[in-house]
Amino acid sequence: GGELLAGRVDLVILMTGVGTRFLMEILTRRFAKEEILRALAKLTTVARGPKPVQALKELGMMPTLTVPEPNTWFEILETLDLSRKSVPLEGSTVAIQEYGEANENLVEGLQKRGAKVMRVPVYRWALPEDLAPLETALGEIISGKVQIVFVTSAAQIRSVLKVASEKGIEAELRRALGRVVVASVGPMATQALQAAGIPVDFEPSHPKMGHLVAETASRARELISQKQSPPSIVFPGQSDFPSSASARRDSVFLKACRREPVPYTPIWLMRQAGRYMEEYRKIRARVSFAELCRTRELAAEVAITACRKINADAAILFSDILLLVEPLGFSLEYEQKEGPVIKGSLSRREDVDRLMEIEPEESLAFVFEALKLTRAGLDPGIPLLGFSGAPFTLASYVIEGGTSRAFIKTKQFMFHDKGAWDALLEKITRGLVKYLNAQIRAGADAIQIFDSWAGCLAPDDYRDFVLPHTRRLLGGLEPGVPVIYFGTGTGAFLELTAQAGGDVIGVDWRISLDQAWKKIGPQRAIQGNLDPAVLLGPREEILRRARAILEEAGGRPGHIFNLGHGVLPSTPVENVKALVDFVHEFSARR
Ligand code: 1CP
Repeated sequence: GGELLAGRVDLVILMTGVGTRFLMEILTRRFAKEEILRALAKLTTVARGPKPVQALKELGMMPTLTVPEPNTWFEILETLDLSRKSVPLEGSTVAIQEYGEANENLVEGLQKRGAKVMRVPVYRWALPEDLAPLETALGEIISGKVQIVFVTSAAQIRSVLKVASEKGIEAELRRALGRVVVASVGPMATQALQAAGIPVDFEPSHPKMGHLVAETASRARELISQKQSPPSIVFPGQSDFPSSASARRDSVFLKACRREPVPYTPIWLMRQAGRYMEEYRKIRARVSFAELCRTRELAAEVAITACRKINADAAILFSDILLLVEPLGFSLEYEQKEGPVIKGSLSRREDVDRLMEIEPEESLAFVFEALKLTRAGLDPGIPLLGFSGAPFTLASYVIEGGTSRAFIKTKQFMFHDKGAWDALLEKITRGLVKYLNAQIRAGADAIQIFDSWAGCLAPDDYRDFVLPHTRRLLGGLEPGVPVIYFGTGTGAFLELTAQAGGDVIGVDWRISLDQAWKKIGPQRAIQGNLDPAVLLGPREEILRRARAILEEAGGRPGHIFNLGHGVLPSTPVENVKALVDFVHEFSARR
């Protein structure tokens, strides 16, 4: 307060109405009202939404700037960037009336623009001191006295679950929430609910309390009867509610896979669990990569930690596409410098015939164990992806003996003896069908197939030597589980890769998203496609490019945001988080 009155603040951002009133109340305890108004009139005041505007009006003041809907940190920064009424941020002191969980994106964005940030935490979403009213309310939800529950912030649902778990009534509460209408104020609260495995039944047209109450009330009868009609399909295991697949059926990620409308664009990143993350490096300092993959507790831990840390909409099993080469009859080692080294002779038809049939249930049992444990530990609303390499990409690794640039040996093998080539890919494909179906049985909610190196091929060669095998693989998977078929460098023949099947086609940055979508057709969902190198920075560039991709997707249902390839090890984790937050918030504005 003193700083404000002494003229040491240039700009003040008012986040909430209650906070603004409370701030004024504190100030009037120490200063005369005229003094406060005079001081405020000298600075730039930014009101995040209509409520702080109203609070200022009560004082007889108008804000210098107001922020448009949906009033997130992003719009605040955009308003400041575009406005000529504001003081320049460079070198200025900005006070933020903070509420609830402090918004780090806003603070960082201001600091990036050269402002000194002063936080004025007016109140926080802490647990109330007196828990009795909350406990009574939870009791009424559980006993069936309540038909509609309003959730008005993301923090709220986390507090409620915390209290419920401390009281030992979390399971009961979750079951009860499955029976009542859950109405969420907006995309952030919805996201928190879904991450907690609580399905959301209604979200109003604007993320405002008034809209929430009025719109829910006008549709109450319909919402309640929808909720009470028994589901047409009973899923096995639904009795153990949050861990059953029904908790995820309506997740943003699975909805996007099915091209259904979503409240915001889901995002996950290939290699989201990897060396760029400190938690991962710490574990890798203790155990080798191979051991990490084989120890289910560690594999589950890195997958879950990564997903939570960056707030992704899906997790991916922690494993590797190359593990499959061992049951095929090769030896595999991950060398520090050269990358993976795969040994075994493979040059003639006889070599192919000598390779073993892959029996994943025996040789790769640890993968399914890791998958089950990951599922058990993951937030119930977050879908878990299983994965494998595609037949071509795996064949290229065993023929080359490791990583390759030009895939000369692979192509030589392919052109030299099509019979041997087909026999090799058929053998790999048979193993992959069993492997992926076993992952689905172990609990994978979706499958991604990595054809990382198919882009080295000419379109005709892809069609003749690869497409039939990939198509057989995709055709052999259990129906009902979305499949993402990902390739890099395949932009020139996406119409062919799309012919292999798959509900979602993953594309890299070498083709624009809208062009790619034209090639695969509107009947497919699309995943991509930010160049992973963009994540190295700077921050503004990351957001600018992410925005361009979202604009190319144009709000059409069926876009899953991802990189065009895996996260690079030198990527700052803060940049990844900023990307995820931005994609959620920017796409929620449509
Ligand atoms: O700690 C380490 O040094 C190991 C690095 C690492 C990691 C983190 C490897 C070695 N594999 C993985 C995990 C991994 N690999 C995952 C799960 C983690 C996640 O995505 O969050 C997945 C899905 C893969 C898939 C994978 N492995 C692909 C397909 C995706 C892609 O990047 O194209 C490929 C090609 C591999 C092979 C592989 N695994 C690892 C290395 C060094 C390589 C060789 C890459 C190359 O040939 O350049």
